Amino acid sequence: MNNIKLINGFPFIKFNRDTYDMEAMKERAAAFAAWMDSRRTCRDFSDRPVDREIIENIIMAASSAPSGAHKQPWTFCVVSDQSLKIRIRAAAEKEEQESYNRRMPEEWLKDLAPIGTDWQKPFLETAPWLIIVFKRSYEPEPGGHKHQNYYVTESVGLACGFLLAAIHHAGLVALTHTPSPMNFLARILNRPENEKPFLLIPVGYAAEECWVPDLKRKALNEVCCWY
Ligand code: IYR
Repeated sequence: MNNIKLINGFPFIKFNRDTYDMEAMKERAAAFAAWMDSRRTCRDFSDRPVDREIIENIIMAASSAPSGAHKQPWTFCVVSDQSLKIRIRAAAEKEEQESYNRRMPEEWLKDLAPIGTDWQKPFLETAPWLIIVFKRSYEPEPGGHKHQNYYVTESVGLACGFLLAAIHHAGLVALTHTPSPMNFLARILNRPENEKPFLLIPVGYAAEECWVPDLKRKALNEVCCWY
């Protein structure tokens, strides 16, 4: 059987995927929804080490996300070096102190009060791994041409969603930290001009004592309209 053919001169392979009968599918969909609902953002991390192999697979899962023209316009910078983590924490806290004390309007601070965040970010030193996701707006080519990527923000957002799901699946916890502005990450990590920081995600075990806000998620009818 011929499982490869050319379309517009490019190779296509036959997509064969086993599926499930409707009852099994119902169970799987419900179980997955419950499993995803059990994910929580954690701010209290243990310093317990996590093998690099686990992080490698988490990143490969994230990098399987769909992207504009399949350009995969992301770079995952992974930091375990303690002195680098200390530098990142210091720079993040400097920006965050300014944000919490001066830049963020009253309404924003009020919205964050139930989450319990402040400018202090000890998890940036405690968590064994920091994954800093960069979006690549273009690819530099020899001769200086900047080959644009497409739907970069959407693509990198999708990859980060996959990343968080993979972290949860592995049995670890994460925090989507958004220091702002975060150009300091490009500077500290020496990133090229085509990369812009997108999210800073500490990954590890939750601390022995880890408290998370008692938040409720929106119900189906609040997030979904049927036509
Ligand atoms: N970037 C700050 C503030 C912050 C903003 C939002 I929106 C959050 O959901 C949580 C925090 C910080 O990371 O602390």
